[in-house]
Amino acid sequence: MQVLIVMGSDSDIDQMLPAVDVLKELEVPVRVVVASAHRSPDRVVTLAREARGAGVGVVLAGAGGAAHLAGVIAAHTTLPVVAVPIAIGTLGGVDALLSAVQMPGGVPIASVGIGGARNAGFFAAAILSASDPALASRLEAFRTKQAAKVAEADARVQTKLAGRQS
Ligand code: RP5
Repeated sequence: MQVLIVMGSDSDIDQMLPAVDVLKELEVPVRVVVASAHRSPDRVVTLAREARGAGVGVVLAGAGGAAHLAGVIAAHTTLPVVAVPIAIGTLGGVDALLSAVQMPGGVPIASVGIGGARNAGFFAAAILSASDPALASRLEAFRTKQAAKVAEADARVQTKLAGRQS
């Protein structure tokens, strides 16, 4: 199954790229499009309505400011939608985060933290892994590698601290 990544503007691309990279690393097919809930609402509705039929399993929606993209997509599909609040402007992404986490009952979306595209990629993969054992194994392998890096970091710190701990 594919992950559809929608962003409200091409200015969001740098903050959304980590999601693309994570999903590529996990061998999850991705389609990335720009569509704005405010500036191109018809395009957003069409994308959302056609997503399931197009083989999409999860939608990631990155937007900043008055970020209605994820919510509007969720209004037009029953697929899981994950918001990525983009850090822009005076409020630095708090506005987008609050827009995402205050959805009306019956139309839920999930949200990662501000600028959390990397985790959105992992979360999308985790959702798809529920019905894809090969993807579950790749996620497991990533976690094992990640834990090994923490052990290496600890070893470096222990070396640096040698003789300074009681
Ligand atoms: C949002 O408005 C977009 O997702 C973007 O984060 C923000 C600013 O868009 P631009 O003015 O840079 O196109 O809808």
